Amino acid sequence: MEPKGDIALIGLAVMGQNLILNMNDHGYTVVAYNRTVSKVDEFLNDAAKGRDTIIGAHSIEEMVKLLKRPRKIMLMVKAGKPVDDFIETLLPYLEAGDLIIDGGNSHFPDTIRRTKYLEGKGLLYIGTGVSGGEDGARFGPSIMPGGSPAAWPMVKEIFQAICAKTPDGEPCCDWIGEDGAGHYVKMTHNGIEYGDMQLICEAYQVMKVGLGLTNQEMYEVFAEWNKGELDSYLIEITRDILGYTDENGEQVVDKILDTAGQKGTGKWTTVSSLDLGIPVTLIGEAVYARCLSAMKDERVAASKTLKGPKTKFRGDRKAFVEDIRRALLASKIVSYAQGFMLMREAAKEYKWNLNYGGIALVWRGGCIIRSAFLGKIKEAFDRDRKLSNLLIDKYFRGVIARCQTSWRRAVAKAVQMGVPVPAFTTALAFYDGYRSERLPANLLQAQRDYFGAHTYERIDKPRGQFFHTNWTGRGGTVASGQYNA
Ligand code: NBP
Repeated sequence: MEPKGDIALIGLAVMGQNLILNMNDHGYTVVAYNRTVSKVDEFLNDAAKGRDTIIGAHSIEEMVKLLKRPRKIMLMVKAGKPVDDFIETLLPYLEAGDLIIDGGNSHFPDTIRRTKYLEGKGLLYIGTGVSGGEDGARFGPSIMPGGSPAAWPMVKEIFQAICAKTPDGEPCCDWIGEDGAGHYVKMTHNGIEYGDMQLICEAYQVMKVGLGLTNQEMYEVFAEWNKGELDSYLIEITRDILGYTDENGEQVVDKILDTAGQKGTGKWTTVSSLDLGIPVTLIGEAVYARCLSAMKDERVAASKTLKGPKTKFRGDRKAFVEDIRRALLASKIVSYAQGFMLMREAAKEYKWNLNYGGIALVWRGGCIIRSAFLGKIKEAFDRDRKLSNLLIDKYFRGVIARCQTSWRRAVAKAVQMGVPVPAFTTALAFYDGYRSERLPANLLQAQRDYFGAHTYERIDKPRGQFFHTNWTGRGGTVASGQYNA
């Protein structure tokens, strides 16, 4: 058996099949394998028909024998146990220097653990985010690899050949960092995707319920928005969804049940933000908005008894649509600022050396959040590699200054009309909190000290000195220890 395969791919579902075809289009010989082995021949006789440089393997042993050394094996299987199971199955057939790549949506702590485990056995490991869905996998995904640094030169050429390219022709794939960094950045990407989608849905809801616009009118609004600062894949598909009618001429979007699904990456992002103490409020609201949407029966029951305001929109509809656009844009800036704050803290915690401009570039094309906006983020990090927060950058500061009055008006009117806009609202609250020199946490610290002797620092004393007040005259002088629970 001649070892002619450049790489093997395990997992012949939608992502795996399309990645194989993409690699093969770029001149690589790919060995294909799947747990349910019959799917190998189905693939060879269907999507891969006529391609003699896609080779089917019917066992792991055969697959490994077909590979050039050092071997590169990519898993595109369901995240979780299937990845660990495949790693264990592969191990007896591999030797030092071989590389296993996990391209699924694995949780980053698993990738940290697997990288250590396999490096301990002399193997190399990459956990990589692959974004762009079916079409991306086939014609150019955004790829976010992390893991063993020595593995990057082994896959750089393949990954940068098959990935999406920016409008300037740069590859939307670069080395992200050690162990779980690639999957962390992919997780954050997905969290930001949740946020972007929720913001668009809120704009839709305010236009639909608040202004009474038809789908056709909203189609035109999104088409217009897609020509400017909001130019992005998600605005583009929203336009197309609003314009889509079925064979009976009916609008499909109106027939879809309003309960959102989720697969966990938004939740992981929110949990990580809580673990790291970073207020990634917009993604959190986006996750909770999906949870609330899923409580359909309760909402239907509540809608019959809980009353809201009767306020109707009065005023200039066209001007208000522009207010909504600006609210969306300003909220989106806050969401990305929060996402980059999170990655910065994660890099500190897990000792990753992340390149934030590089991450914006990797997301610029191929992935679900691809947009012109990410080009602006890249420029911001080019201006200042150490930029502490996107909100501080002069371009984004300027956009917020320009959008702010509209943003506040859109939120205020939505609230008066009783249309829920949790992501718009939390973004604005974050912005106002972030720019506040003084927050009411002085009172909060007093409350903590009052009931639990938790102590406080004073504005007239150096940081790090803690004080306790006997607020009631009944407590003693013993203070609680300083630690974070
Ligand atoms: P799926 O997530 O549906 O996974 C299907 C593959 O996993 C099949 O090869 C299946 O083998 C294998 N598999 C399963 Br299911 N359980 C297994 C087990 N216990 N042991 C071994 N293999 C098992 O496919 P996908 O949608 O192509 O996604 C692949 C990965 O890429 C996932 O991690 C996904 O989260 C990620 N991803 C998906 C998308 C997307 O748009 N779909 C985008 C980006 C990333 P079988 O044929 O024998 O059942």
